Amino acid sequence: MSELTIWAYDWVPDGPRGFVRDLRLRWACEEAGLPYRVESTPFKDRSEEHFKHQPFGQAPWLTDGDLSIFESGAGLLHLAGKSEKLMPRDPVEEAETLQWTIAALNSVEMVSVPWWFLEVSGTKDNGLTGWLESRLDHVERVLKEREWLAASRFTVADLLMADVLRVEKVRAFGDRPATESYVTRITDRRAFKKAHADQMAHFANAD
Ligand SMILES: N[C@@H](CCC(=O)N[C@@H](CS)C(=O)NCC(=O)O)C(=O)O
Repeated sequence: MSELTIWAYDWVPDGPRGFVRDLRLRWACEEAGLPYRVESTPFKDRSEEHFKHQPFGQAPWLTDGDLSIFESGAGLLHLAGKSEKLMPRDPVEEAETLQWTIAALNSVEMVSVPWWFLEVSGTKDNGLTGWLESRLDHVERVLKEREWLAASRFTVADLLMADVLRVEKVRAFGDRPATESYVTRITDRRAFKKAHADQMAHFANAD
């Protein structure tokens, strides 16, 4: 088996700790029981080597032997290809999982991240609020009816959707009890707690 390595920043300021996206990859490896290493890349000085792996100069990226993959979503799908725990092999369940994985990125995070940026930059009238509200309300409607997004069990789609929704400001936005209990339930998983604690320790070691 080739070696999985998650490339994370060596250090980040306090604010993003616990939310930097290498956590998604750590969490997936923990869920799937896939052995992995974590390597650091400088946060302050993004080298040419960094850009070779992540053309936007961001983190994380994943290497699997000679293979190098950027975008946390692509990394998650790569890991899901190695483990049925993350991605069911039944074609219908696989399609359900895939569509909700992309929905987390392209229907929810696509709105929640720009909305969050406007919020934290102190914009008076956040023009994205209505858009985010409608996306969150639709997710709430779905989560009222089911425990998991796909395949009637935990999959990589839940990992990603919960990771997108667990951002404090997004959670504080309106009253959505099904979403709240979904995020609480999913982030209560051993694998999430381990990945979160490991990321916090990784950055704390660099202080
Ligand atoms: N779409 C990318 C986003 C990556 C991303 O936003 N990375 C953040 C950390 S979570 C980052 O590198 N921020 C510093 C920067 O953009 O310079 C992914 O999902 O991998």
